[in-house]
Amino acid sequence: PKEIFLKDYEKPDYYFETVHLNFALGEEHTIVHSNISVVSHPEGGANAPLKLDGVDVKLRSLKVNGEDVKDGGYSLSAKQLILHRPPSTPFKLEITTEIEPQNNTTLEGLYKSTGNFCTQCEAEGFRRITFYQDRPDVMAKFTTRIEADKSLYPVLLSNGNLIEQGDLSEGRHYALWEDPFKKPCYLFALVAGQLASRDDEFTTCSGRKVSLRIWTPAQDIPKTVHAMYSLKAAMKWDEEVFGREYDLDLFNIVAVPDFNMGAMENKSLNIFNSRLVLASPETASDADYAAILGVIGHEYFHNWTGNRVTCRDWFQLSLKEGLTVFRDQEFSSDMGSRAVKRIADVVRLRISQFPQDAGPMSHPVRPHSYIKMDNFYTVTVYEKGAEVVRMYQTLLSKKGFRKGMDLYFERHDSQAVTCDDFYAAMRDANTANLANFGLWYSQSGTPILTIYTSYDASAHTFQLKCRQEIPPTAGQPTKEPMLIPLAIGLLGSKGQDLPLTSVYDGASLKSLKDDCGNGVTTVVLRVEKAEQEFIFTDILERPVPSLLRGFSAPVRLVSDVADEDLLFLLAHDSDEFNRWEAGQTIGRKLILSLVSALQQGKELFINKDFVNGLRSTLCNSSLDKEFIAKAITLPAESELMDLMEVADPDAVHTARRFVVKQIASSLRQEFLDAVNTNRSNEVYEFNHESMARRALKNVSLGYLASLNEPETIQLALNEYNTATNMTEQIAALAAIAQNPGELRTEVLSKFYEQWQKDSLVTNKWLALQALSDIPGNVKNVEALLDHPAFDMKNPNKVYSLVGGFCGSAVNFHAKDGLGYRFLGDMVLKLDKINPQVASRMVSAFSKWKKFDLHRQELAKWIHMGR
Ligand code: BAL
Ligand code: ZN
Repeated sequence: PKEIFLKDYEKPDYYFETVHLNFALGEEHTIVHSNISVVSHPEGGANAPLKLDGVDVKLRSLKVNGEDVKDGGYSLSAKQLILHRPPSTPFKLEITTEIEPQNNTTLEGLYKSTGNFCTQCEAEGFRRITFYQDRPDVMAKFTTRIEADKSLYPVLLSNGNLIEQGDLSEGRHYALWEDPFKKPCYLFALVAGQLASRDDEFTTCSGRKVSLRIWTPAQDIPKTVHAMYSLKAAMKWDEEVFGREYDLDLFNIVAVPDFNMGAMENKSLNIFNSRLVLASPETASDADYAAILGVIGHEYFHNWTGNRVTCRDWFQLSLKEGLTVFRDQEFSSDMGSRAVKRIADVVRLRISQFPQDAGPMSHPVRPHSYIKMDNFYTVTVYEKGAEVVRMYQTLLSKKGFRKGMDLYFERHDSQAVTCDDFYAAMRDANTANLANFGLWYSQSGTPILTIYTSYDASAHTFQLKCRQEIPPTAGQPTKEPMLIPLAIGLLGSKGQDLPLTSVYDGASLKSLKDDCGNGVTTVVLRVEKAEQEFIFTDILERPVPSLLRGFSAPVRLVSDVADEDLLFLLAHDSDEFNRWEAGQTIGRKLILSLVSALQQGKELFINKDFVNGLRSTLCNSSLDKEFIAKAITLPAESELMDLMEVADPDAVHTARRFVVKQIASSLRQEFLDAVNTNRSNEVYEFNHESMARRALKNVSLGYLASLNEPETIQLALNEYNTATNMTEQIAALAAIAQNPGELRTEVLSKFYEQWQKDSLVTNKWLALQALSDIPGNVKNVEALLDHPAFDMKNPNKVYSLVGGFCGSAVNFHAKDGLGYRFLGDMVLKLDKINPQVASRMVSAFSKWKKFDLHRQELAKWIHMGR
């Protein structure tokens, strides 16, 4: 395979203006006819060969301006069709191909899922349908005619508006769709099958009525209420927050059970993995409800950030993904708790992106090269990309960010552009100094921001000495300092925010007073150099600094803030994120110190002040309960391993488990109270207050069950038996399943018996068992491969069982190598069925350098040696 480099980008020689597609869908094969009007690129080479991508498609005919192209006029290879001497432009290109969607297990291009036809074209799936210039900077207007057997495929959908439909001979029928907007082929979609719809309507800000339809098999329609609610909320939010109105009269969502990704933003015909559409209180947890809200929002928001303005090439993926993730994060924050959402997003970043950025797969938000684009749909491009977008907003303010967005749309509507264009719009709309901010796109690695603080009681000044350092990463041994927004506040002795009136930033003294002459409580400092000093003046008492408020930059913060000050922040910080972060910082330090105690064979002790801090948080009735649930949850094992020079999964697991049990026994009564006072009402409600109660109850129950005492286990069993919604049922099951034994086996079987007909619920059942830390769990997971609940061809099943297993530090990284061997075997099998799913699974190996030599050897042998 060839490595493709960003620096080698060249415009295509030809553009396509209009594309007429005709699909004759069949059981044996499907015939695709395309009729393309080809024009030259103004700067392209005249009569240059026209190169079309095509994989696993059979060429049936090729015509130029109505005439068959003779042998010798074209050449065909496994991946390309080259028209050697195209005529002068404009010309008509007609291609007929034959494909076999029913045998397509890659789930790219056109394929079948439970009997229905559907497509997935991003990034390079369209080339599995027909020969085409499969690159995002070729944007054309599409019309799509679909014909199929009417009884098998009564519903025929594609992008845009339905222009015409009717019956044909031999029980067939057709539908003609026209998309008035230019689009790259990765946004093409087609669905044909037996589907029912939930119909609704949205009136846009300018008074246009838009028909909304969510399509699923008929029996699942009752489970689409929340998805429809989410869609309407997203449409309204994008109008209110970004002034973006929907641009067609119809918006379709189709849910399919077999889907590689979560969902896809095809123009006006979003296709979703069913798990991100279908929800009922009995079958979906609060986390599922929240994910549906976020992803329905995400795909809808792509209509402007991705579809109307798209990427010039795939190196720019973060242009649309980072931006759209940022937008969906903001949407979810506005719909629920901002602090809780921020905490969840930062946890995700730390668990997945920081390790990626420190390992062999480290790459910049805008990669410099790729071999297979499918492998670059990463947490770095998505989540770190979203952090980069968030930093613009932090630096420019919400108002300034909106100005930048408006200019971006004004300049680039219906264009395929780059991250530099986005940067330029933000800079120009605000006449802002964003020097060395662009490096966030090109430099990989998580910056380490070290801050030393000191207070001068006589001068009433508070000083910060900042140092930024970006560690060497794969292919990038040295780095330049970047512009890092550092949001900071200072707390007085009563826990109040001190007014910040002026700051010296190394160059000049800047006033921070507002128009009324009052100081601010949070200021965003610009850390631009490798070493930089800031001095706050008029600070009348020794403050406790609250650094990097709201996680204002995706960095690893190292500071000299003492434990007692962290406990003070945990109790008082007005920035809720930092309040949580203070507890996490102490938790991380504590567990890592226990890890080294374990490694040295020493006895383990718990820090009582930490436990008391957690007790105060747990019992603080003025706090949001979902926030409390997050604040009393310890840092994850993977986050802790990421902080170690050489990760020791066994010691991390033992130390963390020790702390869990110590907290559980110290706060036993408080946890019992939390469980007993936060049970759900009979009727499930998806609102913040009820979700918060369930979250707190479930975390508390998890702690109690860790004690494995008859009373706490009986409590968990009662909660399981009386649960009226999945959130509480699965949490009680997880609580019980922590402890090996008969009860565990019994309740797991009972759960399966109850839900065996619901594939999405049995995924949870698979994942729960796969993730288990029970010693030697690889055997159970291997046995589950043969269970009727598992299906190797369904990505969700693989993600639950195989992906779930890789999330268990102790079992996946087991010293006997059985975990690595299991994954190695699975990847080999999966690669033959679905290479995208296989490559997602193989990424679990990418952290191998983090481990001891024994594990490194095992991983290398299994991963690379085969
Ligand atoms: N574009 C692929 C799916 C998503 O990120 O929306
Ligand atoms: Zn996206």
